[in-house]
Amino acid sequence: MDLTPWPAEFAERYRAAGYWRGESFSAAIRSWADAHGDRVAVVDGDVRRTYRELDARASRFAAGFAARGIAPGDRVVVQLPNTADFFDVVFGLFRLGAVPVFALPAHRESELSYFCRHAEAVALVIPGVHEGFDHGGLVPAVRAAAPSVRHVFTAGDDLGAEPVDLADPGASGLAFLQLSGGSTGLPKLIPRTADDYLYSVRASAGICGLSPASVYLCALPVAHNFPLSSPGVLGVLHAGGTVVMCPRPSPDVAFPLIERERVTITALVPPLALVWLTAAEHTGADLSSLEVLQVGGAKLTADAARRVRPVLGCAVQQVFGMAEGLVNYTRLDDPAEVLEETQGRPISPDDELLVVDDAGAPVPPGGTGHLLTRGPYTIRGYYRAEEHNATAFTPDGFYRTGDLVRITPAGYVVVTGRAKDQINRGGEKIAAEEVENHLLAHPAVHDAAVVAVPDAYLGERTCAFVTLSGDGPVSPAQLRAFVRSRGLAAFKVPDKVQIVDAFPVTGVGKVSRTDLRAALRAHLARES
Ligand code: OOB
Repeated sequence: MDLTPWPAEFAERYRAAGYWRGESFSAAIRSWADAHGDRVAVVDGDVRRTYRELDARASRFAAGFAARGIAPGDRVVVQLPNTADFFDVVFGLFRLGAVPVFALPAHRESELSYFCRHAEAVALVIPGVHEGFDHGGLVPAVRAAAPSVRHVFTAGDDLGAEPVDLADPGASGLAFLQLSGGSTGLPKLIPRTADDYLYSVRASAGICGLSPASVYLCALPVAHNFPLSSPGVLGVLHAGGTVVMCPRPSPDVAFPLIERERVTITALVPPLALVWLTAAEHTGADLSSLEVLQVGGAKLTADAARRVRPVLGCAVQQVFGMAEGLVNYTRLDDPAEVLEETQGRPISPDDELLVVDDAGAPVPPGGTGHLLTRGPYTIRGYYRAEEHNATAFTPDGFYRTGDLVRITPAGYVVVTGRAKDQINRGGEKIAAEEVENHLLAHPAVHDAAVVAVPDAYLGERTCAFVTLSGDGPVSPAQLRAFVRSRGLAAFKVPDKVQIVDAFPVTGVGKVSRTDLRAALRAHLARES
């Protein structure tokens, strides 16, 4: 199923509460232009685009896509870095009612082929050469794997055409597909609607105090849910502020932009926040315009949170969110211990959070357990994943986040761990099974299990345990090179490969993959 709808009683409640307004993305973009016309909406190097220009370009790109045979409802995989092109393409698709599928610049042939195939995409938009990598080189393999792809466009192509009349795409259907970090073989696609997503955007902008004076530095990859909508670039456009596209999040690129554009708010993952904290102690750049540093995607230590104000001179805001929906924020006026030691509380009074034990029974208040959630902007099912949905969601529609949490008496979430087979490598999510499958494709590999290892900088990195089939000698370095050669995002290549005679699992019978990974993590903990 493309979109698992919310049951009618929930949809009615969310509409009655004013969360779902029936506004399409196309209409929202037009209303931003009506409200903020000649203000600067997006800055990308020397390019400065006003709200009116963004809106006009969306119409031109929509017409250009339509002229090339792209129709409302068609899926288009979009892999674009942090440039103004992103808005032309994505807003153009929104205006047309076509459905962007948000890939990340780090993705390679393996992921792009899968997205195109699974979504039966008719087109792919790539960046050309980006960070020294020629994305055009991936195209023949992706096309071979996904015959539905009829067009490949490159960033900067002039796709515009004279605007044409287009029907409003509506707000309750599939608007775009986000990527899930995934814990099984391949990332899942997350179907979002304009109704649910724009609610989270508006509410987030309010929580973060955005206004026309806000200047947001987009330093994380723009297509990720955090910089896109929490409140991210869309929240800033809703509020009439200015988005500054940052091509790379390193201090040497970001700090001069903060100084030049008088940036007030930005969002980072914890390892980057640590890099910024170190660099800020020595920088000559003037960072005094910064008011808020949001940190999320992985857990920020209380120590790092405490350093933000003294070193960067701005407030810290913790953000615990997921592309499936639920986003939690510490509030700007929260006391220090809440800002430092919790991951915030939900956006909406209608976000329902349950903390349950392994058997699914609620734990006593304040107890630690599995976080389940449903609400006005949390999906009820992944895209075309019926079988997986049966376990990823409870029968009454709660999404099983895979996160272990406790909730404070004031309703703030503290993330204590994770039950899903995923590695959170500094905010970049890696499904253990996906990497294992690549290792298993090597003839010398008998079995493989990928687990997280604690890392002072990244929080976690990956270690692959491998047993050999006897089919020729192979070294850890060769196995890493083999995985890399399979054309997947570099962050998924195991940081370490350890060849073992046997997995340290005792007892009889067949053990589940999850138990095997747990045994390996325990083995690692004993060794260290
Ligand atoms: C964000 O979204 P995703 O979809 O890349 O990853 C979601 C997962 C969560 O289930 C959790 O395991 C982890 O990332 N996570 C955190 C965290 N924020 C996300 N774990 C601990 N502390 C945090 N602050 O990562 C995302 C989406 C929207 C806003 C912010 C982050």
